[in-house]
Amino acid sequence: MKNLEAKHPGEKEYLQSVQEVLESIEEVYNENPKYEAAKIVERLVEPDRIFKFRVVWVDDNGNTQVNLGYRVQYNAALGAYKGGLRFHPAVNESMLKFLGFEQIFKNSLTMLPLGGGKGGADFDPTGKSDAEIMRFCQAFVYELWRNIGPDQDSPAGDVGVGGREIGYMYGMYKKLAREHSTGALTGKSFGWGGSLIRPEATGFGAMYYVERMVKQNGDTMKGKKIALSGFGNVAWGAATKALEMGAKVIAISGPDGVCEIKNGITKEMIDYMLVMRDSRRNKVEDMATKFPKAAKFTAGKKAWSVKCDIACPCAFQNELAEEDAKELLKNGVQYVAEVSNMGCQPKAIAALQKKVPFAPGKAVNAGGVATSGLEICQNAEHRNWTAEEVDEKLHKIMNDIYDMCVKYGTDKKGNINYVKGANIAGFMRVADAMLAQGII
Ligand code: 2IT
Repeated sequence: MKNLEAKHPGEKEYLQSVQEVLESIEEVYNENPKYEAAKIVERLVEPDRIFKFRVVWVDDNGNTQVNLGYRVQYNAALGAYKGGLRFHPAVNESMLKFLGFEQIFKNSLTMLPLGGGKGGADFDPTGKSDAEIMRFCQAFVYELWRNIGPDQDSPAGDVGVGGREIGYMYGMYKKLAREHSTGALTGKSFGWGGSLIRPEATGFGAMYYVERMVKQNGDTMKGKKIALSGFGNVAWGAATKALEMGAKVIAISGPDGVCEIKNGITKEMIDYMLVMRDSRRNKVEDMATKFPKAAKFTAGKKAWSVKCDIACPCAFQNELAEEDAKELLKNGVQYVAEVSNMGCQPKAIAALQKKVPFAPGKAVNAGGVATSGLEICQNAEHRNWTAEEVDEKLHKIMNDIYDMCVKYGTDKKGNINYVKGANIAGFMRVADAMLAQGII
């Protein structure tokens, strides 16, 4: 860690994610001298390569706009690079390196042949018109297209990149690559290469995982009060499945504050989350404006201020701080599962782990990329699987991930550390593949 801090000063998120993994794998690493001899850790922490490029486009007023785009191709020991694209003004190299690093282990946990990568741009989609989004996406792909492809690197969505953006990027990719039905990008819409259940997959998978955590403690999801942060694709999928499982989503949030939903979110409100996202206003208050009787908006508050049984960060890294963890515990939270990548700060995790089961994003949210993997399979087969087929495979993958976390995370006293379990299981598959493939 000291070497890494000296080499990459100020890359806060990146160093944070590496630290967590190294702490978890310390024992298994030291027990296997082959890892050390092949310098597996030193090789894993540095990406294979990073593309960094200027993205120039023209806004609706005719002004030239300049952004920075990136693709971090992190590790390909298990397969072609795979991971999302994030469009957000705070995107920088540290953020994408942390996301790419996490992606290696997450993709490993899915047991699919997927390497790890991540990319994005410091472009802010808030308030942009459709035409502006299209021009930006086209300019981004114009620069990146030679370095992606179904057997090379397959991007997908992340914060700020949904079905619409993937459509514009895929259209431009096909035009340039003269390649017409592939998994060069995933998260495509159904009808032109997309997989059924991919939009729901991250949230569905997360709830399948949470259901197992609850079951582990002899309990059920029925009537459980769930606080979710965000109202994007991930929160939407999680709310949909939670409702189906008989749980009650009693809070969603946004950058502007929190909406408390005392009686639990309804199907109609979940549908409205899509309208809110499409508006690109990025305001959760819109839910309370539309459903004034059901939802109460409080400005400046987080979802963690609402009393709940299960807390699921679904928005951004480090969104749950130590004081939030303390407030949740004081209000009787029973389970915390990160659905966003690295949603909790290290001190929050430490506080939570002392009292309640806590699961990390790289295990809980792996259903998204797993279903992207299934999309690539369908593209290669030139076939579409039914929603039931995809959901069944997703459910099995999440169950297997849960079992691996328990297998590698249970100590001699029978206590489960899900963070440790996920990191060890994810690491071992990658490390063994790297060993087998030689010093490259
Ligand atoms: O963080 C993630 O796993 C994603 N944004 C989805 C990546 C993917 O390739 O589907």
